[in-house]
Amino acid sequence: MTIDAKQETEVEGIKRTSDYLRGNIALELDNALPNVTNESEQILKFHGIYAQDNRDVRRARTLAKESLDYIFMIRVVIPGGQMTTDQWLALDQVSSNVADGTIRLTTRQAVQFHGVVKEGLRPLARALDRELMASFGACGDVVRNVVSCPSLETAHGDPRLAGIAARLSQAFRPTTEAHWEIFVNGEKAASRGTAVERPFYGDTYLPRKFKIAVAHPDENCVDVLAQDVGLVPGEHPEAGIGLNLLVGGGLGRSYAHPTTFARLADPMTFVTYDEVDEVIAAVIATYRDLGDRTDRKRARMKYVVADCGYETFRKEVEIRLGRELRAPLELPAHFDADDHLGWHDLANGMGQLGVRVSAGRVRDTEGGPRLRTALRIIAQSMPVTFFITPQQDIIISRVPDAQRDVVETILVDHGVRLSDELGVVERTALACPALPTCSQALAESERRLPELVDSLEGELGRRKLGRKSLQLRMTGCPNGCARPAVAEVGVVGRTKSTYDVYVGGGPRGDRLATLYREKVPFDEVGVVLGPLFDRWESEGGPDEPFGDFITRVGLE
Ligand code: SRM
Ligand code: SF4
Repeated sequence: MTIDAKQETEVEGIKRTSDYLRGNIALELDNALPNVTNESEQILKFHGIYAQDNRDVRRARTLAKESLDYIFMIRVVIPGGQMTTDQWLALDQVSSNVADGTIRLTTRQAVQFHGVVKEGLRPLARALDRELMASFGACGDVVRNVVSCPSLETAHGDPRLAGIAARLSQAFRPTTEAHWEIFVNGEKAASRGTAVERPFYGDTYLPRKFKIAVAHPDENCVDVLAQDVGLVPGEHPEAGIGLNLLVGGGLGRSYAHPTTFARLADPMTFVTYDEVDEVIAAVIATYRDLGDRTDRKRARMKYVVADCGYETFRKEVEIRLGRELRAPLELPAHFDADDHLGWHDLANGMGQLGVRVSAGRVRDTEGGPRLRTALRIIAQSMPVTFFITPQQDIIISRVPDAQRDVVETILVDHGVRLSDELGVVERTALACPALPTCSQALAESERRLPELVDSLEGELGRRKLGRKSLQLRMTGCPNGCARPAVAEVGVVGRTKSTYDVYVGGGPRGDRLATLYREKVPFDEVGVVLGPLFDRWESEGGPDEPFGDFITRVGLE
């Protein structure tokens, strides 16, 4: 979509005149104010930094005519969620030194720090840089952290898949040096204005964020159909081994914008490993040109695909690629859905242990589990690899067989429950951060997840369904950060105290959930689902998952 200067929105103007993401950030970091200007807020997002305020005290401070409690959230890029022990230890230290003492694992295998004050931003960036990590590109209108199924790294055996998330992250990261100038090395005036960007970004970058995920061929823990670009390994009869490439998924919606919707991606083509970068670059260039830069709520690529039609979008990609695209392979009839929890055997006398992290919040709880300390001790004791899963959990991988007991003992001694002790809803439940940090939250999410889990497990237990699994995903608004739109039960904040309840998605992520009830008070969510659980108990097949059951019988 071409826009002239008159039509240009404020955000597009800020991007264009930012001198490749520099703006006035360096100056504003040095002033005595606790916050930054709106212009810097917009550019800071590209640096993985969100300006927030503590919403728990917002009202009281406003009434008392005091300034807000300004804080920053920093998101760290961790391709495929994979980290060395040194990297984990650096994150652990940062969480005490400059953040709120927690490490928040995200649904895209990244890490977030909350509660950082402005003076903490540069020390944090330097600490990350020392361990070859950065927050740059974790947010903003660029390709975000590339997600991949952890088993592609450890169990699939194809060397072209191991490391693919890191490789794609690098290939699509903006090239401007702004982040290192401002946050790490100090200002290097000489390079100002000389940086050029990748052609598919230009000086205004993309209309909005862009998400890529790589699934395991048989298993969809990454929700590959919810991505702007999804990649699924496969074998083509003529082209050989490669990747099926899907386009146009995305889950965010907005109550105030009825033309927004969740959409699952369409298979577009099959690419070999040699072709994948150029085809993704052509998809991104198509989005750069055709995406809506006048309305950020409708700027994601899924709307381009939906509005111009899949065939037209595909032709536009071919024009930018300069050749025809191969037809895609059919997707697997259905994906499996491994939660990666518990022990799994790897090759070469190694194993890995997946550990549940409620709402992804790694912390030491007073009088309760001390997961953060346990993971620190493990990282200090043996050269394991950590993976964050797209379910906000952590995998301790490449554990020598002889050390399995040591790992388990450290966790158990710190009160961490292993997978066989988890409840059937607790095991896979996800929740977004919502209050008090998220500026967009309409209702609580992460903080009330344990209550909701207990309530649903109670409802199942009362009905002889206590051994069945049920996938719950909760968010504080319809942006859908914990992907409730594809969950068996999605509980989505509607007002301060009510939620919309969706049902009928599934762990395989290949179906959108349907709105079941609107504006349900938090305490009534379990009760409202009761009649559906009654039917599942009496009419459901012995191994029929809840989402499949609801899809089969429908909602009257
Ligand atoms: Fe998200 C915005 C948290 C995954 C859709 N998301 C936000 C912000 C930055 C709020 C804001 O704009 O001010 C949240 C930060 C709150 C805080 O205090 O930490 C936030 N999103 C998260 C995380 C941390 C949720 C989590 O529980 O882990 C996830 C971080 C991912 C990462 O590491 O990069 C996260 N967000 C997602 C996903 C799921 C996914 O990508 O697999 C989605 C739905 C998929 C999609 O993109 O369609 C998602 N987040 C959104 C949207 C809606 C975008 C849209 O299409 O309209 C917003 C709002 C926006 O961008 O304006 C949003
Ligand atoms: Fe915030 Fe909404 Fe995302 Fe939750 S779903 S983190 S409330 S933007």
